[in-house]
Amino acid sequence: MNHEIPLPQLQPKEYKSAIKPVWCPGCGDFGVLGSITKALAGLQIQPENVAIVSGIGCSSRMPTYLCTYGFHGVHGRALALATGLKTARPDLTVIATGGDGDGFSIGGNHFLHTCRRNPDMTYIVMDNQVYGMTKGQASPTTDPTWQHGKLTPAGTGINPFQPLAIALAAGANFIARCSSADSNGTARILMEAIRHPGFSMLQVLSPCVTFRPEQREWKNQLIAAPEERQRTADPAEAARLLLSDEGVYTGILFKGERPVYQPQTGTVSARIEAFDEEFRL
Ligand SMILES: Cc1ncc(C[n+]2csc(CCOP(=O)(O)OP(=O)(O)O)c2C)c(N)n1
Ligand code: SF4
Repeated sequence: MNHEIPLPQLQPKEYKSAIKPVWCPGCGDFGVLGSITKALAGLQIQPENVAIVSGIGCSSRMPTYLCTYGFHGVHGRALALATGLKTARPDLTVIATGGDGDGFSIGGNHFLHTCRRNPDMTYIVMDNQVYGMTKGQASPTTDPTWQHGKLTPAGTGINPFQPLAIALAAGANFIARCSSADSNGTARILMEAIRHPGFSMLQVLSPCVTFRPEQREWKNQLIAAPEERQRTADPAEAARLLLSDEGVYTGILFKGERPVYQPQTGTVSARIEAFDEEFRL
């Protein structure tokens, strides 16, 4: 006979910390916070088995607002930290979060090589096509004609970075585009991303209402990809969806089958004195 007492079901709000977000009212990142708590509750993962790792930026404040383990790290280095953590603790659910500046500008190199390496973790980029925290500079995903103040008075004139097409080419194993305005839809996709082995990449279009107020219109401009074309394991079909000029598709745009990166770390033991000796100048 089984005498185990069932644990009470965790509710989304139980994944939130006591710290209130300092985001501007209406910032898309609120919706993403809601999606993360709903997805974790949907999967009933205990908070102590989750680690949220971020860089620097408004969106990178995410670990602070959750009561899971968290690491609010260094600008552009979330994926390096998260990969190290997942390698050392494969039992944890590791989620990296951040912005388009953090992930594709200063962190661009780590982004490419994390896709290529394919560790079993999820990366949520809150893409608002701007550096929000530092007051509105152009980012790698900014439209070339967007004009802002003294820094880019005539726009950047540079073609925007295509994060998902690049993730596909570099080897990410799960690729999706979502909208922060659809908190439940994003939560459902996030649950699938967490469950899928390998590196899962979610680009969540998340408006910066302060520096890009026109992004409030995104919710009327995005198109759900046809259900029968979603979840393809064929990279060529996924590339057609990602590079389509029919509109900006949301949904799960690729679900691959590459083997997961999990090196055998073995047991390493070292004494601090030995390091001290090695690095003494
Ligand atoms: C090494 C380093 N360079 C630059 C900065 C300044 N900085 C802080 S956040 C940020 C960009 C934030 O933009 P993004 O990652 O898109 O996040 P958002 O604030 O839009 O959510 C920059 C350049 C920094 N903190 N550290
Ligand atoms: S500046 Fe933009 S990205 Fe940052 S909290 Fe405000 S609305 Fe959000």
